[in-house]
Formats: sequence, C-alpha cells, structure tokens
Amino acid sequence: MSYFKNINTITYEGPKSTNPYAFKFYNPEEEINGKTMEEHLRFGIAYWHTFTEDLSDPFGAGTAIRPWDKYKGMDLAKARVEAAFEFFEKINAPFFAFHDVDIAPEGDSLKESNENLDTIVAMIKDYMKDSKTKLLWNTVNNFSHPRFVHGAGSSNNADVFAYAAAKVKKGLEVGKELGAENYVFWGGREGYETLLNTDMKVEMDNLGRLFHMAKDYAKEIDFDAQFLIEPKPKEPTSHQYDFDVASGYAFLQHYGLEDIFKFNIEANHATLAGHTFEHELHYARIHGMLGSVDANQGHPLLGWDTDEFPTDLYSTVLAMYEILKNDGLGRGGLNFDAKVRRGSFTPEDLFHAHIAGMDSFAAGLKVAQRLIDDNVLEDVIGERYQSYQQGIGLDIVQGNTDLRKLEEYALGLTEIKNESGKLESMKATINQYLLTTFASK
Ligand code: XLS
Ligand code: NI
Ligand code: NI
Repeated sequence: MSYFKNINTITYEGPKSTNPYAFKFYNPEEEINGKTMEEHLRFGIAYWHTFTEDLSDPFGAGTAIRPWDKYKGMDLAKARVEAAFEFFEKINAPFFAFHDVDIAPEGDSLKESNENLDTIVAMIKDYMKDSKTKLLWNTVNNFSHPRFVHGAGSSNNADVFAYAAAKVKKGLEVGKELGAENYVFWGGREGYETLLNTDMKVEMDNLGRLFHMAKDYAKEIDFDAQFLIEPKPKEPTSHQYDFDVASGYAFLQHYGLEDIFKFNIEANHATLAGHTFEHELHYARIHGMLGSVDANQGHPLLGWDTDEFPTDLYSTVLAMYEILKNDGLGRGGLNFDAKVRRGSFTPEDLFHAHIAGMDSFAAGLKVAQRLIDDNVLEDVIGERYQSYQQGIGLDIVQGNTDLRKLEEYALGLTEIKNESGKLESMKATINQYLLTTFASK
C-alpha cells in the first residue's frame, strides 16, 4: 500500500531545477571538507509533526488531509508507520524522532499503553531492518495528558512523579530496542505558573532526581544513547525550569548532571528566550554542550512556538557556522521539529516543507564552510581581541596580575583607544558570501 503514490523519490537536481519535487542545494553525496552533506546535516523527520499532527490550533479544528485519516486506534498507528517509512525513503531521510504517544495511542492504563507501544515498536523495528533511516532520538510525552496538569517530574503530586518516571523507564527501553542515538527530555510541564502555590526547590530537586534515575536505568539496561535536555523558556508554563542553555547548564551543574547531558537546541525556543538561534548554539558549543538541534524557526511577529520549517538562510548560515566550529553534531542531528502551516494541508506540502528545510540547511552549510575557509569571522575576531596577546592583556589572561597591579597600570595610561566593531561591514560580507556562493551555478 502506498500513501504518497504520486510522489517519487526526491533527488538532487541543482540550483537551476524548477522541479518542486527536487533538492536544489541538498546533494547528500557531495563532499564538503571531508564529509558528505548527509553526514554533516544528519536530517531527522519529526514523527509528531509529520504523521500525527492534524494542524488544529487554539481557534480551529485540524485541516490536515492525510492518506491514513480513515483509520482509527491501533490501525491508525500502524498505517502511520507504513506511511512514515515510505516518506523517509522518498525524502531520503537518514533519521527520525518520536514521542511515545506519537507512535502508539495511550491505553486505559499504563499497562495497556505499554502494550500498544510494544506492538508498534516491534513493527517499526521490522521496518528499520529494510530502511536506512535510523532513530535520532526518542522521548516520552509527559505533558499532554491531563494527569500532567501540575507537571511530571516537577509535579506536586508524587503519584504523577511515579507515573512520569514509569513512562521514562519505558521510553529508555524503547530507545534501546530501536537503537536510538540520543534520548531527549523536553520538560513540557516542568515549570510553574505562580509562586503563590509553588515550592520551586522541591520541584527542581525532584526533576534532578528523575534525570539521575533515568541515567542509572539507562546504564543498567546498557542503553548508551547521548542524553539531551531541550530548553524552552515558556509555553506551556509561564516559567519553564530549562529556560535556555545558560540556565539549563546551571541546572545540570547544580545537580551533578553536566557530564551526562548535552543540549538539544531548538531555534524557535531560542528566539522565545530572547536569544538568537546562533547564540544558543554558540553558548552550548563553547561549553562543550552542543548535542543536537531541533531545526525550525519562529515567526518574527508572533510570540509563541510556531515551529515553522526553517527557510531563513541568514539563520541557517550562522547555525551551520556554529555546527562546523563544533566539528559537527556527533551523535546529534538536525531534527525538523517543524510543522506545515494550517493552510498547507495536503500530503504534498509535507514534501515541499522538508525539501525547503533541507535545502536551506544545505545552503547554509556551503556558505558557512566558505566563511570558515576564508577565516572571515576568525580574522576579525582575532584582531579584535589581540590586546590579550601581549602586554597587560597577556598578564590578565595568564593570571599574572591583580587589582593593585592593574590600578598601577591604569594610572599610567595617558589615553584609551578603542577600535570599530565593524558590525555593518561584517553583515555586508555575510550577504556577499550568501549571494555569491551559488551565483555561477
Ligand atoms: C515543544 C518541543 C517538543 C520537543 C520534544 O515545544 O519542541 O516538540 O522537541 O518533546
Ligand atoms: Ni523541539
Ligand atoms: Ni518547540
């Protein structure tokens, strides 16, 4: 049975192609600095947005037309697996990612939910045998069901904590069964609305406990995935405990988890936190904490998590610059945690959206590699900080000075001379690289 009958496998046709079902920039086999594009980019398909999502929003019903709509319950879950693997093959995806509830419906009890999962996981495992697509990461949805109204690991209700922990246990087993590269924690309801009813210390301590238990259990069952925390500043709660990379890092350090976790950084969460995407990637990178990426983008005029497919080339260039500087994403990847707009409701739109996202990151990769080859940022940044290469600057960074010596030095200064930061010049150069990289093709 084919779910996308009219669509053939998407291949690379180059920047001049007018075929909407072809890659213009993503050429999986093309080598860039010793690695293929496919190895650099490690694209993942988000199961929830592409196969489970119905495109409803707070003001209206779902609009998505999906070839598997006619099924219900476990039949629907099975149809989605078939459709998913057909999609993975046609879009040439190396990876996918899911929450437990995306792939199998929750039952009336935890036991029944686990049985549903077992059935679908066995089916996915079977499909994976004949597919090149691997599991980038899995996670459990500990936020949608009403039981998580006050949180999961940070709930005031210990029974809910236990239930959430049981779901994490199962999630780890599922990850092991399917050979997941990573295991993700996004704390959907791990935050609070008001301090009038919240013991923040208890909640955060418990969250730390849950993460430790998860790591212990993963070790016990020999599941060696990389653990990832996905920060998000708000939504659904007004104060999420993993606000951004900086606060998440402080959390991990405080609870002795910094050697166990890295970050899964989502572009739209970065901008919700008042940062740029590249800021979050950079912060994680310089602390050795960049693990994986949820590739999407927010709407510049809207203040919520719109999860658009990434098409902003300026942003993909700067993101790929950080990823290249990180020497790649290791076991992580670029997971399209992105959904088509409510008005883009056809199955074809799923292909167009992924092609747009993959091409945007491929273009970003090429431009970023050229910037690095030409030392564009490195030269400017190196020059800007050269005062720390000799004299008093070298004393400061080598720890050979103190406040008294610095006062003595400052008293002897006759003038302080600053240089231009050259921001506009840099932006013009990035534009030039963006526009010339593909100009002659
Ligand atoms: C929601 C999050 C979610 C995580 C996985 O905003 O991005 O989709 O990636 O739970
Ligand atoms: Ni995400
Ligand atoms: Ni998100």
